[in-house]
Amino acid sequence: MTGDGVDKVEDLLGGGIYAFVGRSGVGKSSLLNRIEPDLNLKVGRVMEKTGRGRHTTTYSQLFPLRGGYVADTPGMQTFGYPGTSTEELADCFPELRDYRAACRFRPCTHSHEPGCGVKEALEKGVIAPSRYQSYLSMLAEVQAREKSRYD
Ligand SMILES: Nc1nc2c(ncn2[C@@H]2O[C@H](COP(=O)(O)OP(=O)(O)OP(=O)(O)O)[C@@H](O)[C@H]2O)c(=O)[nH]1
Ligand SMILES: [Mg+2]
Ligand SMILES: [Zn+2]
Repeated sequence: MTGDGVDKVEDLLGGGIYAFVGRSGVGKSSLLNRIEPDLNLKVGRVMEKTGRGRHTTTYSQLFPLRGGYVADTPGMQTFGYPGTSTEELADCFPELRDYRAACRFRPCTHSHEPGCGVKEALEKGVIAPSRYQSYLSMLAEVQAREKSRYD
């Protein structure tokens, strides 16, 4: 709104194809309007009660800009893993695949089980701790969902 830092974003745009992605109401469309007023994108208000956006942008659209293209996209309320089982979740992490065969238990959630091939690989430094942390936080999400299904 103040224009502060907009030039830094503009510097990143040139010749390529870019997408503005983020939660509804963070100001993706506003920022694009600021960079290129002719785009005249629809901007929504944030709900006072929740501080969330109202899903003003409803579809992704690609616009020519500075010799390249930029897409304004609809914000998402939350970002979650849509799968159903913890086994499927591990399938989504290609770097875990090679080490799962070494797990002592089947199935293994690679979180607390002894003799886990994935944790062994983590300790050896062959799996990035940040990726393992991502796996664990998604695992907690899936387990909470499975639990609520049975309650
Ligand atoms: N205070 C402040 N408000 C802003 C800023 N940028 C955008 N807004 C306001 O935030 C609200 C939402 O802006 P949008 O540009 O519609 O947000 P969006 O990310 O495109 O939202 P969706 O299209 O729903 O995904 C509007 O009321 C804007 O005026 C900013 O830098 N500062
Ligand atoms: Mg928008
Ligand atoms: Zn394991």
